[in-house]
Amino acid sequence: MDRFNTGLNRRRFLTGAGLATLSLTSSSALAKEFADLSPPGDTSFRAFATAFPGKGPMILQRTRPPLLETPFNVFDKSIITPNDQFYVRWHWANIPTKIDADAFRLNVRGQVNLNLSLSLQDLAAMPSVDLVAVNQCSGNSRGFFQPRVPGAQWSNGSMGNARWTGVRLKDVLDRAGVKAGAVAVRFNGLDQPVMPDGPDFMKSLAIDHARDGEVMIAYQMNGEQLPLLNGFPLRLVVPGWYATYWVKMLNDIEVLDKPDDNYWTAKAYLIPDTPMASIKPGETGVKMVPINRMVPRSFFTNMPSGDSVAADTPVSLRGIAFGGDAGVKSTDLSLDGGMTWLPAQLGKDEGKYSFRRWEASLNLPRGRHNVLVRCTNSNGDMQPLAASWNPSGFMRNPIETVGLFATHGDR
Ligand SMILES: Nc1nc2c(c(=O)[nH]1)N[C@H]1C(S)=C(S)[C@@H](COP(=O)(O)O)O[C@H]1N2
Ligand SMILES: [Mo]
Repeated sequence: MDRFNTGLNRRRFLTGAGLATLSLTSSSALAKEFADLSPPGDTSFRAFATAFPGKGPMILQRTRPPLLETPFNVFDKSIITPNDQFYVRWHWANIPTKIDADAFRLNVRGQVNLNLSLSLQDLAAMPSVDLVAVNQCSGNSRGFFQPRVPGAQWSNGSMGNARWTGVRLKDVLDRAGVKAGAVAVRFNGLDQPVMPDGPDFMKSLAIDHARDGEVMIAYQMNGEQLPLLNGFPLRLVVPGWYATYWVKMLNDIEVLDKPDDNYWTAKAYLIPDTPMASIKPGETGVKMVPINRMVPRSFFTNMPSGDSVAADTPVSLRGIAFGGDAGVKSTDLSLDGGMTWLPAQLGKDEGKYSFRRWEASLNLPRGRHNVLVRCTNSNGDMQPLAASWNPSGFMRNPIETVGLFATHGDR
């Protein structure tokens, strides 16, 4: 137990917990109050798939194109998500099933002095960089939206954290020589639409973002080549930004002299230009802008809601947090619905874009307790108590709660 002891002020926690015990009645009433909002097809009933190349057990959202969700217990084992259980999301089913690594070329063209056609060996010969970063789908947790919204009904597992190794996009652009007047850089991969008139999946970044020295072209994930379904042989890594920008099977980079008007950048993946990207269901006439930076989140990983724990004995709680586009400043717990907060102990810092482990030891008196966890990032942004809402189901990040029953084993 000691290793989870965080130096949390136990008396203050007990005081908070005391307040939370007032409504203890019968266990059936409690069960009702703890009823969780689950995505359609509660995760415990969702089908698992093991037959995808390079993938172990994954929650099957869709077969073609593959949408595979990471089972949430994976996040309790390590802050690094293993490649074989890293989630998978593609827009079009026309994905190469094998790639000749020797013949593969990454082309760089457009507003550049010199067109490039780089082999994997060319990239391996350039200075390499290494970064741990969270890759999270814009629609992670969409299945929890109320009112419901269309799109993949992800639970919380369309995210993952990996160590990415590759080259700086800036170095590749410098090698080509970006011409004056460049405003954006567009990225395209080997996947193709299934209908001839379907828009090819492409994403763009503003030129300054593309040249910030952090955006990278990764050829390794957790020290191994990328799994095919996560973008072998190359993918863009855009630290702190939603995964829609992390173009997989990247083989074409085009420097543009005007803003990108392609469907996936200009029309899809737009969010309301409002605080927390939130609007009222049905609200219209809202200015929309491309989705961009991630927001902070935190989760419990070792304690599902509704669990029973021993009363008056230290109970270890742990989970993961990430700051979005900034590091985790603190992760705090509340036992009084968010009136007062106490810090959890943070685990090893793997860099500001990584998951961070949090741990706490709580001594709960007999009764029911709602435990809240909240991440604050180093920009001072924190998770809200109430979930925001938008029609695409993007950017969900409310404070998470688990309901625990503390008993003396006599229930
Ligand atoms: N080439 C290509 N890259 C892509 C996509 C795609 O459809 N095609 N989808 C994007 C989206 S929306 C997400 S959420 C991430 C998913 O990355 P993963 O499958 O490695 O987890 O890939 C991004 N990169
Ligand atoms: Mo996504």
